[in-house]
Amino acid sequence: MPHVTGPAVVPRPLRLQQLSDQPFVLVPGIAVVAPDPAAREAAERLATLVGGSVRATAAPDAAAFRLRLLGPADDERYPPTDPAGGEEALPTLPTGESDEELPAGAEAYRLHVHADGVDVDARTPAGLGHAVTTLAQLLTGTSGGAWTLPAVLVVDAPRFTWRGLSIDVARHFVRVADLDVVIDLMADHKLNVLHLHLTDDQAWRIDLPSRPELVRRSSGASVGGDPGGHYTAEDYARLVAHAAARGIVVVPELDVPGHVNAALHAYGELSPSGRPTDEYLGIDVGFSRLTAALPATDAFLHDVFRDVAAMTPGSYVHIGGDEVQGMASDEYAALVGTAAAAVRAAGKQVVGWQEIATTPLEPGTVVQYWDVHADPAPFVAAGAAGARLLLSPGDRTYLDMKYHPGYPLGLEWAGHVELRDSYDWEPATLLPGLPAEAVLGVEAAVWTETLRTLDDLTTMLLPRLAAVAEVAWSAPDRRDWEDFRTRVAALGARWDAAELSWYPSPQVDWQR
Ligand code: TNX
Repeated sequence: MPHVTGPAVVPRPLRLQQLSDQPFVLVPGIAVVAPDPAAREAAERLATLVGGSVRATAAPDAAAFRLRLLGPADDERYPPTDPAGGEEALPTLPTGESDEELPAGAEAYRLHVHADGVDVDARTPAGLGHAVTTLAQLLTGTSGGAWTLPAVLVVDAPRFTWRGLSIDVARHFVRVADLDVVIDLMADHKLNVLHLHLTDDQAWRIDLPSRPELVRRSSGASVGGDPGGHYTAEDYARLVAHAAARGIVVVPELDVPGHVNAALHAYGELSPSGRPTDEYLGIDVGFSRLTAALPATDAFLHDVFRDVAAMTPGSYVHIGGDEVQGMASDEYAALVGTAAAAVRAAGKQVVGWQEIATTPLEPGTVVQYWDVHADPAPFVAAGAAGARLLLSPGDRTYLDMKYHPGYPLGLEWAGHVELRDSYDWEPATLLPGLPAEAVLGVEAAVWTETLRTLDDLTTMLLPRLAAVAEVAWSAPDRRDWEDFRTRVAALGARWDAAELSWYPSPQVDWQR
């Protein structure tokens, strides 16, 4: 594919056409016209960006941003409940002045910059939000202080409906204010699923009404004795709301039946000895487990999954399922089955790490692929039998892997992951034999054994998050490494302006 240059939009849109050499110059206080109240969030974000003001109606003859929401006003599927929501009920859109149809899908948008202003059309608030993100990347400041936009037509929609980022808040606690930064960063890359790994051996980070001892006894610290913390119901509701305002769905994970030492430390009845286990602040994995034969185990699983489902407006709950060593396969299958049943009883869909593919699964269950060293046969078989695969290959999308040997942060069990490694792979052919329609999407993951601060976290995310986001959003024939490395170069200056720490990969000639 030819190396293409043009305005630096990441992820690369389906179509971006330069219409003239004359940029559109924004006047101070420009109107952002949003007649539909559901467009308000996107309108406010845009107004903040350009120093404009939100209006419900346009003044005649004045240049303005015009945000049109063409979806049904009462569309409750999106956002925030379902990143994979069906699209059958969405209306066909009228063709705009630009004679370009809006592509299919709840998140599609069309954006037309011309002499009289900027027209933005989408079916949902999420689609409008993506258009605002694209506008933010197209805006250029001049020495006189005026902002300009190139005269372009952008027609865009994502390839995959699930474009996620998983964050381990158990090994090191991530404060709400820091997660707020990460949520905005996700929106900047048009990601739409925030997966929170809320529990592990070291800590339990979410307060659940039926089990108060979990956070009371097991959230006070992080790996190595670093400070801990937990989310109250109010904290969690705030996070969910902030994410929803950015078109992002929160998927909570309570990791069972392994990675449960924090639960066993809080409730002795979950251990065969009947006594609480010791607190664990190391970074080994695989040593802790629930026991199917204990009477307390079933009640625990039903309680915690019912509680977390009730707090979560999104349609998915993640049950973990990874790395349980030394458990008989029938006991593992029974415990996974109980957790999955509890999630379904609460009206949610089940997500689990790849290991659950060895157990009987209900059709539609989401299997998250991660360990590239494992035999892929069970995942391919699960996909063929009706499971949906979420792709998080460790050697591509594990953003806690070191960039190179000797890099001070991160682990290296899946290898070293430079920017190009995160970019240069194809979801449809990653698992040979998997039906293409079984691929639900792509998710980056960042585990926090070695990451203690927001700076540590963003240094591992950036620039690789931009690469994974483009894999998840952009059509395969729109993806090209040389083109990407040219466009991503412009983002460095934006990260600097936002005072974010990031890794200046030597694979890119950064503009700073
Ligand atoms: C594997 S990915 C794990 C985590 C670790 C991570 C470190 C997965 C399902 N399990 O427990 O934190 O590697 O990269």
